[in-house]
Amino acid sequence: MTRTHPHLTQTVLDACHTLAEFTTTPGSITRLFLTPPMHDVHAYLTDWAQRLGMTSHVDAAGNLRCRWEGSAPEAPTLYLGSHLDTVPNAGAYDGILGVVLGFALVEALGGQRLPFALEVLGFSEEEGVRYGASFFGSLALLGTAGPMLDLRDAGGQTVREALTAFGLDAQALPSAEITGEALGYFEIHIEQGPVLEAAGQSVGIVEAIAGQNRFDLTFTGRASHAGTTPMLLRRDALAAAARFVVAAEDLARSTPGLVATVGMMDVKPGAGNVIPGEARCSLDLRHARDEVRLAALPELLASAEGFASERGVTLTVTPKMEVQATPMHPQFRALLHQAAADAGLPHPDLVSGAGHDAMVLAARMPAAMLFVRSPGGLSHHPDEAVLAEDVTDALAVGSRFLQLLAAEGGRHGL
Ligand code: HGY
Ligand code: MN
Ligand code: MN
Repeated sequence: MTRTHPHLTQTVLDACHTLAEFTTTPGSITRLFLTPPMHDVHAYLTDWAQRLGMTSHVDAAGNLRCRWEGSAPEAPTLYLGSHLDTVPNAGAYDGILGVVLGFALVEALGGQRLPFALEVLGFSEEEGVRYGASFFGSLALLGTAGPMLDLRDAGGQTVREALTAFGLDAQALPSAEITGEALGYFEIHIEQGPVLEAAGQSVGIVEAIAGQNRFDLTFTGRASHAGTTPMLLRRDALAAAARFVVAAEDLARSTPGLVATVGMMDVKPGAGNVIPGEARCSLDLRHARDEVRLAALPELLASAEGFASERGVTLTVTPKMEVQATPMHPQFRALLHQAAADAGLPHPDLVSGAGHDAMVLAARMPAAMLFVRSPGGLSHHPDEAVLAEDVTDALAVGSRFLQLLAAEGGRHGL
C-alpha cells in the first residue's frame, strides 16, 4: 500500500513558503533564471536531498538534479520535478510545488528502493521571462539548448554570460544532457485555471498541453509634437500597436479554444506630449490543436502589418518560440488514472493551457502530468494558492503511481 507520512503535506507547504522567501523583490516573489535567489533555492533543496540520502548537483544549465538510486545500478531513471523560476510578482506554487512534491515522494518511500532510480529536477528556466524564450533548463536535458546561449536579456546580457556570472561553465552545457535509460517524466503542477475548482475536484490528469507561439513585435513610426502634428500627418506607433492588441483579443474571442495575449508593451519615448515613435509588444498565442493556432497566426500578423502601414509605421516581427501541442503518454496516463482510483479520488482528464517542461521531455521519453486544483483559478499572481487537502491527494496519487510503476518492474513496456 502507499506509504505516506501524514506530516508530509505540512512539510510540502512549509517548503513552498520558505522557498517563496528567495526572491529578488522582498515582499513579493520574483525569481528569474540564474538570478541570485536561485543559489538559495539550490542550497535549501540540496540540504533536503542530502537528509534523504540523495545525491545532488547543479548541472551546466543551472538545473538542480537530485537522485534517489534504484535497487539495481543499471536501473532506468524516472524523472520528477518542475521549474524553479517564476514570473514577476508570482505566486508560491507555480513550478516549485512540483519540485517540492518530488522530494516529498522520495521521503514517502521511507528508504524503499524501487526498480528504477528517481531523479528530482528543479529546472532553471521555464517561464521565458528573462530571455523571452522558455524551457532552457529542460531543453538542456535533451542537448538542444545551445542555440539559446546568445539570447540577450533587457540588460544586454547573454545566457552564456549569465551562466558564467552564476558560476557555471557554458562550454559544459552538453554535459547536462541526460544519459542512460529514461523510464519517463512525471510532473505535478497547479492547474493555474478554473476547471478543477468548477468540478469540485482536487486533482486532474493532463491529456495534452496546448501548443503556443511567442513573438516580439516592434512598431516603428516617428516621434513628434503632440500639439502641433495634425492627425493625418502622424506616424503613431502606439496607435498601430493598440489596434493590434484589440484585434488579437477579437480574433481569440471569436475562435473557440484560442487564447491570445499581449502581456508586454514598451513605448518610446514615453512622454505624454510626444507622439510615440516606437511601440514594442509581445504576443502569446495558444490552442490545444495546432491547426487552429497556425490558421490564426497569419491572419493576426497580417492585421498587424495593416495597422502599421495605414499609419506610415513599419513593423518588425521577431519569433521567440514555438512549441507544438503535446499529448501526454497514454500508458502513463492510464497508470495515473489507476493510481487516483486506488486512492479513492475522482480523476478527470483536462487539457493544459499553460506550457510545461513535460512538453519538452515528451520528445525524449513518456511524460505525464498531474494537476492540483487552483483556488479561484488564479496563477501568475501573488494570491495563487493550493489547499492542504489537495496536496495530500496529490501525494497519495503520486506515491501510488510510483508503486504501480514499481510493480511492473519499472519497465512498463514503454
Ligand atoms: O506561460 C506558461 O505557459 C507557463 O506558465 N510557463
Ligand atoms: Mn509552471
Ligand atoms: Mn508559470
